Amino acid sequence: MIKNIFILNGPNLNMLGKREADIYGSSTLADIKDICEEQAKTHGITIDFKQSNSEGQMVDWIQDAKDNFDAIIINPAAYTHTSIAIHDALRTTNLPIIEVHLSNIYKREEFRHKSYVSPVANGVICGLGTSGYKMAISALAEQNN
Ligand code: CA2
Repeated sequence: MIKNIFILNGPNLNMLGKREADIYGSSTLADIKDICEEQAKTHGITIDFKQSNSEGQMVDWIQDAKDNFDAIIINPAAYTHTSIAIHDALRTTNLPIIEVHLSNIYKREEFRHKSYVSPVANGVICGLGTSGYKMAISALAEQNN
């Protein structure tokens, strides 16, 4: 039963809404948190929504998630394309994992086409903006039916 979801956001996502709105949209991270809280509420689910610019902090939180959450939604941001540490931490949680990206990483620079997270994710959503977070929550909630 999925009751409590950890939603983790990686580096620079705290800058959303301030720059690069043409790529990432105009919503701030606080807006996305509100959207996620509202969506989770409709499913009777609780969330913890966090962001860090530090790879080590993200690894620590993922390790802690194993005992405190039923699933993880992660937008690893640039660490998607570089971090074996986040890959390793995620795979040892044994939790359902959904990788989300606001932009379509396959439509962008070639270095964004490689994800170290996708091989350990149950599902990947990209290119759908903030809707991707809502869809990830709903997909996890549907596992309860
Ligand atoms: O599309 C996504 O959600 C990304 O994960 C966002 C990352 C990028 O490195 C990934 O390739 C795709 C970047 C997040 C940085 O966001 C900013 C927002 C405003 C201003 C500057 C950066």
